[in-house]
Amino acid sequence: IRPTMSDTDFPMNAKICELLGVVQEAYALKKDHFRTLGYQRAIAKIRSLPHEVLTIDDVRSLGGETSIGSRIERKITEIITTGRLLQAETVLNNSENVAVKTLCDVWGIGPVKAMGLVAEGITSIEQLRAAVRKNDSLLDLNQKIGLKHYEDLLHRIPREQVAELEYYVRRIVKRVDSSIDIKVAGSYLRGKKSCGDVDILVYGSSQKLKKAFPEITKRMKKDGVLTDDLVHGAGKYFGIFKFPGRRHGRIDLFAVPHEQYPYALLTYTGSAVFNSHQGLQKVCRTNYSRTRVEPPIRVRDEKEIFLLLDIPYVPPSARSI
Ligand code: DCP
Ligand code: MG
Ligand code: MN
Repeated sequence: IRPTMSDTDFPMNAKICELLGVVQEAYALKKDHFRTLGYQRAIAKIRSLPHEVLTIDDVRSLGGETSIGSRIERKITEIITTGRLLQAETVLNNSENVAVKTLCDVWGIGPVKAMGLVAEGITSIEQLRAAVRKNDSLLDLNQKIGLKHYEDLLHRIPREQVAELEYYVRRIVKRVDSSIDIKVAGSYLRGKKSCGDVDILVYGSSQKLKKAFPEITKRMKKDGVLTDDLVHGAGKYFGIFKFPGRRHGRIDLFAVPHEQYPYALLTYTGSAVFNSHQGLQKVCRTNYSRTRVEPPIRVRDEKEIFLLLDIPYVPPSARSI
C-alpha cells in the first residue's frame, strides 16, 4: 500500500489524509465496506476543510450528520500529537498487503484476483510474469495485456501528450467522416496536469457513427497507434495506445450520437461525485477557486430524489421502458 497524495493545501491535513488513507486501503482490501466508508468520509471531510487541523477540536466542531466517529478521532489525535499512526505503519510493514497492492497495479487485476495470486505465493510482478510463462491460463486476456505493459501503465500521461493524441485522433476522424468530431473528456477536460488514461467522445449522427467508429479504430490500429484491444463493444473501445518514442497508455473511445452528447459529456468528464449512485451532493465553489463537496443530501426514499431533481415520481413497476 502506497500513500496517495492529497489535494489539501494544509500540511497537517495532508498528513492525516495520507495516513488514514493507508488504513482505509487496508480495510478496502479486506472488503470491510463499513470501515472503508467511515475512513473515506473522514478523509473527504478533512480534505475539504478550509483550515488546518491543529487540535482534535478542529475536527470535532464540524459536527454535522456525517461527523467523524470516535475511533477515527483517536487516530487523528495520534497523528496530530506524534506525527505518526501506528496502524498505518503496521499496514505498510505487512508484506501480504503490499503484495496485494502491487498486483492490483496491473490493469485488470482487482483485489480478489490479487489475493488469490498472493495465496498461491505470487508476491511480485517478476513472480507473476514467471508464473504466467508456466501457466498461460493464470490470467485472462486483459490481465495479460495489463501485465505486458505494467511498467508503462504505472505512469500517468502528461497533458501535452494527451493533446498530441487528440490532434492525431481528430485528423483520423475527419478523414473518415468530416461531419464527426471528438471531445477529450475525463481528467484532461478537468484540467489535470496528467491523466491516468485518455477518454475520448467521438460524436456525430448515430447513422454515420455506426460505420465510422469501427473504421476509426481500424485506422488507428493500422498506424500502430492502438497496440492492444481490451474491450471492443458496440460504440465503445478500451485499449492501449502508443506514439513513437513515448510510453504505452490507456485510451477509452466512446461513440456518442449528437442527441446524447451533453449527457455523455457530463458522465465522462467526472469526477465520480458528479455521477454517483451513492448520493446527490452539493458542490460549491469556494474562495481561492477550490471545490467543496458537501455530504450527500439525506433522503428518506426514492421519491425525495425525484423531488430534488424536479421530476415527477416514476414507480419501479413503470421503469422497464
Ligand atoms: N466514470 C464513472 N464511473 C466509473 C468510471 C468512470 O462515473 N465507474 C466517469 C467519471 C470519470 C470519467 O468517467 O471521471 C472518466 O473515467 P476515468 O476512469 O478515465 O477517470 P478520470 O478520467 O476522471 O481520471 P484518470 O486521470 O484517472 O483517467
Ligand atoms: Mg480518464
Ligand atoms: Mn477512462
